[in-house]
This record gives sequence, structure tokens and C-alpha cells, in this order.
Amino acid sequence: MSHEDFDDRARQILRDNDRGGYTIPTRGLYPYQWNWDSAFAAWGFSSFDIDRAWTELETLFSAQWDTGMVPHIVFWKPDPGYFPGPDVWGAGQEPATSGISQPPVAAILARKIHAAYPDAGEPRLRALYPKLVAWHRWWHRDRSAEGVVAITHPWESGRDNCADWDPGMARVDGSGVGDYTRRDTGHVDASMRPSKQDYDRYLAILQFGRACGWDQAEIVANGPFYMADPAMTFILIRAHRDLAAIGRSLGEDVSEIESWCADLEAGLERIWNADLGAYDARDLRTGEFANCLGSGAFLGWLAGIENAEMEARLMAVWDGVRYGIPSNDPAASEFNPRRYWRGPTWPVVNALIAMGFADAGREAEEARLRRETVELIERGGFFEYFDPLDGTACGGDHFTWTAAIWLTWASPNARRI
Ligand code: 9WN
Repeated sequence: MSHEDFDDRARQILRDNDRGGYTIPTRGLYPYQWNWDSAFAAWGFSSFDIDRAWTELETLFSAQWDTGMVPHIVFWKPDPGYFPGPDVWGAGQEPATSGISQPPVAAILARKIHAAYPDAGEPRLRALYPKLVAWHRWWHRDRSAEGVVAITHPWESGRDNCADWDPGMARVDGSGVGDYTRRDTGHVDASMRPSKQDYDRYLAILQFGRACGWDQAEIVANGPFYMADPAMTFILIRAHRDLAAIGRSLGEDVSEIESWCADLEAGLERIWNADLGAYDARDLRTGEFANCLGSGAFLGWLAGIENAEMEARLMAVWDGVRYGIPSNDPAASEFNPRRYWRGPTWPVVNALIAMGFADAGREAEEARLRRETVELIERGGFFEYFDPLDGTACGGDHFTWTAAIWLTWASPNARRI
């Protein structure tokens, strides 16, 4: 198949997964609108249907809570194929949503979507801007109290079962969650998904949030899981900067956004793990570091954060695999090349990391990461994630964000804006 054939297939995947105003990640496994998937879908659409791109973001933000939070899932139409669904979350919203958020990539990608076709996008961006600001204010108020971004549920990071969360998860008691039936393992081989113990704990954390009516102050103060995440911190620093740039271009006063960004930059020392020689996830209840070198730390470049010591460690991690940036260090005892975020490489994360490489002038690294990602997709198809050692395609097929990053970044025909 030619590159053009792959471009056609990618566009077809976005069309197939379009449910009218929003795009599902893939049929069966993920039948709803997910937050950061949608932002990537919008970016993908911007390569061939700019109107549809803005609609995707507008639909996502139409489910924004009064608090400013943009939920991690919007349950537009009931679907028994996914667990936990709207009744389990009990978030009391209309439309029904989950009770947590997801990586704030929307401002980063809205800026790129606007840059692709500035005139067409100006009124749409202007209308979206106050909603983006409200969401970023929420991140500042409800998730950045310690000067670094902290997550209250592994699902909030988007990197659900990565080894980064092991110290926090070990302290979550999942023994009392009651009976439930998972749906994910009916769609995908169980060995590629989080474990039963993980799911028990995910539910225990969810049940705490539900029991307190999703009171964020209570969740942050007393919730069963609360960990600082370098990846989310790097993403939010970058997103704050992009949001400020958007605001300036619209003639807005962006001093508040700049102050949020400065707070996070100043807080970075809290998550520097000197023993590891890298920024590292940290349990904020105990102070314990995760001692984990994975794809999260590679997002430093996205935030313009460079550190020679960390770079040496990260490049050794990358050189330890054959394809893409692994979600965990292949030398770590918990590394598993096929189990979801415990080792596999994710094209969508590679695209974000490559954005950082490109902006830092790291052309060789950007080109290598793109080459390896292209090879994975050309050999295996538009899958959710891949084994970084032998390139085996894993998880869901016909996947929206893999198609989106193909069109905007990986394809030799991409504009790469
Ligand atoms: C829980 C949709 C989402 C992604 C996440 C990924 C996975 C959900 C799940 O799928 O999470 O949110 O049920 O496993 O980890 O990053 O947004 O693609």
C-alpha cells in the first residue's frame, strides 16, 4: 500500500468513528467521547475537514461542568459495551459524564488547528477561548495545589496502569467494591489490559468520588489516590503557554494564565528524583517516588524542559527497544511489552513527544521517532498501541487517535503544523 492509501484509510477511520459531532476512539471497546482522544480527533480532522475539527472541540466543551472541569468521558448515548458507564459514575450531569478529567491537550491542539487555517478558525477559537481558560483555571485550582499537577485517579492521567502509579495504587484498598463485570476484556485479550486488582482499585477510587458527590476539595484532601505526575505537569505547562499565545492573538489579558504557568515551572523541583536522575511521579500522601522512567518523562521537551542528566537516562530507555518510546523502561522489573501502559509504545504519545523534539530543534530525534512510528503503523495498521520490542499491534484496531496523528504528523504527506 502507498502512503496515499494509508492517508485514505486514516481519513476513513475518522469518518467511521464519527458519531455526529463527536468521535469515538474505536467501536466496541470505547463507545463514548473521550476527552484527549477527541482533541486528537479534532487535529486529525483539521487535515481534511476544518469545520468538523472545530465541531469536535465544541461538542467536547459543551459537556464542561460549571466548575470548569471538562470530563474525561461524555456518555452521549447509553452503550452496554463499556464498563464503568454513566450509572456507575453517578456524576449527576446532563449530558452524563465521568467525574474526573484527562490530559489537557485541547489548547495545544486548538492552537495548531487554528494555525492550519487561521481565517476559518478565528471565530470558532474566539468562542472556545473562555471555555479553555475556565478549564485551565480548574486545573490550577483543583489539581495544582502543590505546584505540580496531581491526579486523583490513574484514568485522569490517560496512562492508566503505568508503573508510575504503583506506589499510590498499592495503598488503595479495592477489596470492598462489590461484584462487577468488565467489558474491556470481552473486546481485547485480557493479557493486554490492566489486571483485576487494578480494576478493583480503580473502582474503589471512583466510589470515593461518587460518595462525596465529586467534591473536589474532599477528593484532593482525603481521596484514596493522589499522585504528582511529571507528564501532566509538562503537558499543562505547554498548554498554558499555548493558551496564553491564543489569548494574546485575540487581544486578551493573559497575565493570569502566565502566573499559573510560572507556578508550575517553579514547582518542578518537587518532582525531581535525584536518585533516578529524572523527573518522576510522586505519591503526595507519602512523598514516595515511583522510580520510573517511562514515556511521561519524555514529555519534558514539550514543555521546553531540558536536563542533560535526565536526557542520558531517557535515551538509554529508548535505545533499549526497537520501536518508539516505551511507556516503561525495558530494564525495569515491571516492564511488560504488551500490557497496555506497562511497556507498549503508543503512537499518540510518540506524536506529543515528537512535538517537543521539533520545538527544541531536535531534528534527528524527531525524525527517528517518526520513522519508527510509521514503521509500526505500516506493518501493523491503525492500532491503539504496539509492542516496542517486536512491533506487534495491540489493543483496539481502527483507532481514532492513531489515524489522527498519521494524518497530522506521521504520514510523509502530513503538513506537520
Ligand atoms: C479509561 C480511550 C481511553 C484513553 C486512555 C486509555 C483508555 C480508558 C479505559 O482508553 O482508558 O479512560 O477504559 O481503558 O488509557 O488514555 O483516553 O481511548
